Amino acid sequence: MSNKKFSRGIPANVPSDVKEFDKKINTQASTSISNNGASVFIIVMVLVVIGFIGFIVLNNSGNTQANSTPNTTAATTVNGQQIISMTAQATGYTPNIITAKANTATTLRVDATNDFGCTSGMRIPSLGISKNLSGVTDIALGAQAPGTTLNGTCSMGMYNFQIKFS
Ligand SMILES: [Cu+2]
Repeated sequence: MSNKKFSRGIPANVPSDVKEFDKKINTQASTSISNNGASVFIIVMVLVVIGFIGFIVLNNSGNTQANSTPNTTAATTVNGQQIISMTAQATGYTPNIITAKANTATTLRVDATNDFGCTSGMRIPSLGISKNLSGVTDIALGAQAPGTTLNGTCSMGMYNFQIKFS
């Protein structure tokens, strides 16, 4: 008796067609709830996939930077002119740590012949240098004081190089 009374609030003496209608409504409601459940599941899966792809992309860019291992070279001097020869490729600058003589007119000679990456946009902020490289480009660095370190980057700041003068 009390069971029937509280079951969806429909008294036991309601005509059967009303009960049928109520049953139908309830069936539709539960169907639409399970559809919502499926939509939520799909949305969650899409977010998981996007997150996973994002993680791989970020992880890869981190690895790329870690893989451009320090490659140290000394600048060469020809007829009192100091030349730093560097190669720019999609994977970074080689060498990326350069020791050079202070108080000597210096040219940074960058070969970007095979560079199809963002390293073709080179910046040395402390000298106000911003170059779009193609082929071989000479960049005048002037004569730097002892203890000066010039920090260079690609246009996006992903790849770096340092020129240390002493
Ligand atoms: Cu970059």
